[in-house]
Amino acid sequence: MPKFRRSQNRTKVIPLPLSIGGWCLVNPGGDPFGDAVRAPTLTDGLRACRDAGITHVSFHDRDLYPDDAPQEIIDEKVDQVLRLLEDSGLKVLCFTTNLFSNPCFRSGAFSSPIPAVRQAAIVKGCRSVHAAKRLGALNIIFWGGREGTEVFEQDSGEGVRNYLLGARAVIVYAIAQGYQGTFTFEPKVYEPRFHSFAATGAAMGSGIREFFPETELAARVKINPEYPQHVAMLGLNPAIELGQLLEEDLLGPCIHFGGQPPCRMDADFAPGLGGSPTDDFHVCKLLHDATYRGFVEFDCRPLRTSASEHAIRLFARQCVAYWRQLEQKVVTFRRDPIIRALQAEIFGEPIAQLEDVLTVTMPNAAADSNVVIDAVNRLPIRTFAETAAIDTDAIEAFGYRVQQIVCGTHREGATMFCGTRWAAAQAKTADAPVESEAEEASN
Ligand code: GLT
Ligand code: MN
Repeated sequence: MPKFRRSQNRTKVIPLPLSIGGWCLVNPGGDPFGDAVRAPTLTDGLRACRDAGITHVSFHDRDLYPDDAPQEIIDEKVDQVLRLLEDSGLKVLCFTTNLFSNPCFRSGAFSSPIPAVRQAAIVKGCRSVHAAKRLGALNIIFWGGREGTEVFEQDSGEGVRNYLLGARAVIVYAIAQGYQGTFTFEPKVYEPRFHSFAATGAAMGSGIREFFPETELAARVKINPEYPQHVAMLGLNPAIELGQLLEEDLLGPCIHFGGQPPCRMDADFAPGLGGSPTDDFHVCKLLHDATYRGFVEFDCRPLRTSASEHAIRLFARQCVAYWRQLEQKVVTFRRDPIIRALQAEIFGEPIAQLEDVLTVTMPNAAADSNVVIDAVNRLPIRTFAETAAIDTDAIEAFGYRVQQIVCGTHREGATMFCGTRWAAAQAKTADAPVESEAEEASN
């Protein structure tokens, strides 16, 4: 376990590489109530992404060829896409078997209570492995939007088991076929099924531990969450889930990213629209504090009001600009004297006896009972009244300062700390570097 506090990590902010869902680029803007409003081409979308600074793209099998396509058509379509990729210079990040659009999967796919449907899902998943290999996809995503129920026609535990064992069959087959990449489960709280077997990062993390216990598999089977959309649509906070995924080494080679008004249907808005910039900042900061080196993959699309062929260019630029702004804010945060003073006060000095207790009770420490009891008995005695008397005002002040950094008002906002015990740090903000912030993020 790390000895330093990740929240105080001061390593360089190296901009994360960026990717996008190919399906986002060709999204025609229809919704359940209204028709398509645009007919964007993949060629234009890929070029717009390349020009904006996105280097990778992902696909579903069904984005490229029909579900019942014969092998020659599959090969031909894959060849076509490879030519388009050459033209734009983008590379493939993820490949997904679409196990949700075909009506045959209306009762679920891997998790369906009907064996013939579960079999169809495994066949489709295994078939995709070959296309994923040809495209050079670094990761295979399993998205279980259809894996769930409305009426509990089967035992829900069995549904989860069927889901994970079906995906496992495909993963083991992919490895047998020599696929070298990783595999990720992408959770979503609900939709299109009302009650999902794959709802949260915690649910999938627990499933992975149980159904992929082998070291080799556990190292290659992870989670790609979608923030904020797939958690904020139920009012959950992405930064809480992401912290746990990083801590437990369950985060795969990408996160999906976009914009989402909380507690609404999956919006897939452009990043920065509809959600909480503070939560987005914490997502970005968590990744950089953990020195994450995976991709940020935009899984979102222009609004339906954007019906012209120009919209995709501005959209691609917004995706990139918003993420890079968040990274700039992480740099500002790390250099900010007020944040440093507040963190120093909040975290305080380590207590040796506390560290001892945690060491002897760690996972696999297997310490003798007497050692554990002695360690606990050596904890310094303090009354709860004394502990209650500790000044914790720095915590709320930290929230205010983060809000200023996120809103970009930290320079003028620093004066708010005049006359507080953080005034000395406030004075230092006057000499804090301004121009070099950009350097740190672009190195
Ligand atoms: C589906 C879903 C997305 C997932 C896709 C994974 S499947 O399009 O809406 O959030 O990321 O390929
Ligand atoms: Mn997604």
